Amino acid sequence: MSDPINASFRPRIFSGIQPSGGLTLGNYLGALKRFAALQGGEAETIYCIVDLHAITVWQDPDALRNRIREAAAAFMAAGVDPARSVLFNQSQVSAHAEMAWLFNTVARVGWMYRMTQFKDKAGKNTENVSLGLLAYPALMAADILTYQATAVPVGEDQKQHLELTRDIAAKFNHDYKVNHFPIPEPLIEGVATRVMSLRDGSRKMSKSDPSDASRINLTDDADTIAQKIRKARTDADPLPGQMDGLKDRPEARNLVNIYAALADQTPDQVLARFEGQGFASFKPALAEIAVQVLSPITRRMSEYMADPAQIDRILADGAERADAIARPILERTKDIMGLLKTRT
Ligand code: AQP
Repeated sequence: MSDPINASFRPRIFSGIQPSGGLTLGNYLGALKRFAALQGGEAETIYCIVDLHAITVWQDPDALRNRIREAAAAFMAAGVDPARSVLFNQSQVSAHAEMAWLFNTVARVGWMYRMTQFKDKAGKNTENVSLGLLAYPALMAADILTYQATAVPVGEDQKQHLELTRDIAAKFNHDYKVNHFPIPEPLIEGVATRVMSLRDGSRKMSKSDPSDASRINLTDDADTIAQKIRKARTDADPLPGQMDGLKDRPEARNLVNIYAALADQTPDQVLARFEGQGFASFKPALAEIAVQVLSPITRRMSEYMADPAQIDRILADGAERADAIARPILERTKDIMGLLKTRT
């Protein structure tokens, strides 16, 4: 049933990825692959490299510059087409930071302290992490709502932040008695919404994990991919015929899910093929399909990276198009709050 608030908004998809490290297979299957697939539908697609999020933890400036371009190359290599989507870099559209400040006055401090990502990243160090790390979800709400986006494709780990975005939109609409922001829907779909570490089936595959062996990077060559899969933690049991049989085997479940996502099959289809076999035969098959899918992406990424000036031009064009959508929504938000409009 369509929500009466959302019925008045134009369908618009927004999502982003932090250039806080090289992008991983988790980012590809949980985000990039789906970003590309959502193009050309009813909704306009807006995709962003969220560099302002990345700097909530320390980033070496030269490395960051390179990673922003590399992330842009990864988006395009994975099929995000700057002619069909708006592709840009967050810090080049100042409306994000301005809207984030407005939302800092709407969101409550308690909401921020409850975020699991904040608790995980801050650990016992809550007094010494950056204020930006705590306020991160208000900036994420700004990213989404500055475009009045109605749907947000993300991996499972971002569900809680998206709920907070919905809370901010609802509180703003309620406090100012307006119907200004849609309540965005999370799009968390498929078998790869939470790809796990290759070294520990209870942890998410993450670009900032200190162990490089825990993840497959989109820049890894075929030998490295095969080696990481060969060394991935598993168990000695053969594979069952159905996913129910993997309930207590997180590492095995993860590898089967990865295979399924890469092959565009269901996990049960994968198990139907490998039932009774051990990892000595499953791992080489997984490595083969991983290389088959990822190698063309890695190759295209390096082609894009050979011309950084062209990447910069694409991002500048995307920023201009993003700004044209965001600016009037920001101005209207300021007006609703009683702030005077920016002189033009
Ligand atoms: N392991 C994963 N499985 C499925 N989806 C994933 N995503 C991230 N890791 C996985 C999805 O990718 C999108 C971009 O994520 P992000 O870069 O904004 O940050 P993150 O979720 O915090 O990812 P990382 O890799 O763990 O980054 P760091 O290490 O910097 O914190 C999101 O849609 C996310 O769900």
